[in-house]
Amino acid sequence: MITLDRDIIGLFGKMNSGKSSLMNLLSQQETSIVDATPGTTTDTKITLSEIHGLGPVKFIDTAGFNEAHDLGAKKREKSLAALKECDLILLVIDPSTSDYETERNIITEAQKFEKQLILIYNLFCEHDRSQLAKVEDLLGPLSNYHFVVLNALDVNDRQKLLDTILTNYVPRNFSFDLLPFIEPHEFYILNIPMDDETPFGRLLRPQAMAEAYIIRKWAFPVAYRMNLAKARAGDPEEQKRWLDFIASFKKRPLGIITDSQAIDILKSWAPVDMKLTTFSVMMINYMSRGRLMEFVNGIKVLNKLRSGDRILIAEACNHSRIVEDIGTVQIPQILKKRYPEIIVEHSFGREFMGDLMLKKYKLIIHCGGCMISNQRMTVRLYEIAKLNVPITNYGIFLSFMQGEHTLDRVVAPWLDSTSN
Ligand SMILES: Nc1nc2c(ncn2[C@@H]2O[C@H](COP(=O)(O)OP(=O)(O)OP(=O)(O)O)[C@@H](O)[C@H]2O)c(=O)[nH]1
Ligand code: SF4
Ligand SMILES: [Mg+2]
Repeated sequence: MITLDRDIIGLFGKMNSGKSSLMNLLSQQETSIVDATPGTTTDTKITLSEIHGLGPVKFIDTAGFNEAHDLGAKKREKSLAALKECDLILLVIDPSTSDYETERNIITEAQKFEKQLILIYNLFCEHDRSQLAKVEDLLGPLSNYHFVVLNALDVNDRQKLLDTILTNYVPRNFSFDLLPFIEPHEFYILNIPMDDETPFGRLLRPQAMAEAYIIRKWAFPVAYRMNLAKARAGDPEEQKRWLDFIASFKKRPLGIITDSQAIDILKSWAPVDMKLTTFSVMMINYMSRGRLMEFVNGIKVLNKLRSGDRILIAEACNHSRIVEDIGTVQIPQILKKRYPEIIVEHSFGREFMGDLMLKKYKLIIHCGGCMISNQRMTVRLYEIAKLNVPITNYGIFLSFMQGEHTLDRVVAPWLDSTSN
C-alpha cells in the first residue's frame, strides 16, 4: 500500500471558537459535529483531503484546550499530541471573548515544537471586527504571525482561508535547489582550506551538502585544499600549486565554490571564465529559500554607518570557538578596522533575542544558519523583516569587504540561474 506523505493541518483554540465549523468549511463536508454546546468535539477528528496547489493534506479538528476538570485535562492531552504531529497550526480565535490564556498556551506549545502557525479570527458577527485590536492587547504581540479574518459559516470565505494557507505556509516537503547553476557532466571546484576549526574525519555540513548535490546532478565535484596562510603571504609556490591544479583539468571546470574566508585570494585567483561563489552564500540562499537579495541589499547599510551605531553578529549555534574564529574574531576585527566608531555585539544559539533588543541594531550579520531548521530560519528572517532591521551574512560581508565587484561576482550565479 502506498501511503501519501500528507501535510498535517490542525485546528486549535478555545471551546466554541468555531474549530469544527472551519473543519467542515475546509473539508467541504459535515465532518465534525458543530453545536453551540461548549466541548462538542471530545476527541481529535481527522479528514483526508487535497488542497489544490499544496497537495494531499490531513486536517485535524481538536477539542478545545480550555475545558475544566479531569475530562478536560484528558482532551487537552489529546489535542496537544495532535499539535505535535501537525505541520501547520491554525489557531482559531473568537475576538468577542476576553480571556486569551488558552491561545497563549497554544502559541507557546507551537513555538516549543517549532510549528508554523496562522491566526484565524473567526467573526461571529460583523461587530466583532472592532475587537481585533483588543485581542493583540490582551494576548501579546502577534505581529510575527500571518492571519486571516473570516466567518467560519460563510462558504465564500473558504477560498480566503486557502489563499492564506497557500501564501504563508511552507510545505513539509518543500525542496529548494541548493546550487541551481550546476550542469550535468561538468566539473566544479570546492575550495576547502582546512584550519584548526575543521573537524577531523568529515567535511562541514555546507561542504558535504554541496558535494552530495553536485554528485546527484551527475556532475563532478573536485575538492582543493588551499593553504590560506601561504596564499596571503604571497608565497609563489602556493599560487603555482593552484595554477597547476587548474591547468590539470582536460575539461575546464565551470565554477568554484569556496570557503568565504578565502574570497580575498580567490577574487583574483579564480579564472574569470569560471563562476565563483561561497558556501556561506549558498547556505543563506538555501536556508532563506531564495531570499539572497535581502542579504545583499542589507550590506549596503555599511556605506551609511555613523559613530556609535551597533552591529549584531548572529550565529545560530554554540560551536566551540578557536582563536581565529570567524564570528568572534575575524569579522569583528575587519569591522573595527574599517569602521572604528561602531559597536559590535554578538548573539549565539538557537534562541534569538526579542524585538526590543534587535531593534537597536543598524545591521545583523548572520552566519549560514546550517544548524537550525529552514522553518526556524524562516521565522527568524520574518521577525527581522518586520522590524525593518537590515540583515546580511558572513559570505556576503566578506565578499563586500573585497569590493562591490567581488560581491557581484559571488551573487551572479544565483541571478543567472532559474531556481525552483
Ligand atoms: N454566526 C457564527 N456562528 C459561528 C461561527 N463559527 C461557529 N459558529 C457557531 O458557534 C458554535 C460553535 O461552533 P463549533 O464549530 O462547534 O466550535 P468548536 O470550536 O468546534 O467548539 P468545541 O468543539 O465545543 O470546542 C456553533 O453553534 C456554530 O454554529 C461563525 O463564524 N459565525
Ligand atoms: S549554525 Fe552558523 S555558526 Fe553554527 S555551524 Fe552553522 S553556519 Fe556555523
Ligand atoms: Mg468542535
